[in-house]
Amino acid sequence: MVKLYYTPTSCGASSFISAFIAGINFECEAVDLATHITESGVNFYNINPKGNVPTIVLDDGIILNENIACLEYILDLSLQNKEGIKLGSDNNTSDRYILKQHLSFVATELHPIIGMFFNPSVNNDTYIRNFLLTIFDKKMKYLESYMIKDKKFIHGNSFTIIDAYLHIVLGWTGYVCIDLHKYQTALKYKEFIESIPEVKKAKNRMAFFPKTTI
Ligand SMILES: N[C@@H](CCC(=O)N[C@@H](CS)C(=O)NCC(=O)O)C(=O)O
Repeated sequence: MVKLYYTPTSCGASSFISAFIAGINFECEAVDLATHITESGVNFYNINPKGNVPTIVLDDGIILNENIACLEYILDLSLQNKEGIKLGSDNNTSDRYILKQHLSFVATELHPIIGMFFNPSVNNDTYIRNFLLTIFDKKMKYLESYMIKDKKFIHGNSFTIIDAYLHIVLGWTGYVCIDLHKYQTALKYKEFIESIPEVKKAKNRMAFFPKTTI
């Protein structure tokens, strides 16, 4: 069975949420990201030498890592699943490349900049913090003006892997004392995604039945 390594508040949660919503079953195991030890006591570096989540181990032993790869893998499974919810556009369509563009923005522009504030020596240094906040502000202005605008979802008219990922990343602002009220469009988007019943159910599952996605 395909296995997902993740944690419930990290970016790895977006793979869990996506799989849950698409009705795809993965075996799951949480990783302590401070010690890099999995819940069953294995050194996570022996599974993924980068030591980061999400990490998906396929049935043939191939290791998938990086949010973009893991989430697109789940998207493709959702497209093959005729009964379930589709989490994005079909392959080889211009729409799919637009989806990839937005997904890449979250993974390579927004995630790393917010992620840096988790480092106490960055967040406690006023000069560095203010410098990073100006970069963060630029990314947020792009996100609000061009990606969210007045839409409910980032891509198309329904929930996609981008929403699964982006609302988690935006949620980190609360942990690093960045006030999202300055970004009302992004705040409302995040609150809307969090309010979707399937998203709530996925989070509930992570809390109470964290070892499989369905
Ligand atoms: N480049 C990776 C970054 C993933 C990442 O930053 N994961 C974090 C959690 S949100 C992590 O596992 N951190 C622990 C570590 O890197 O040791 C991706 O896009 O997937």
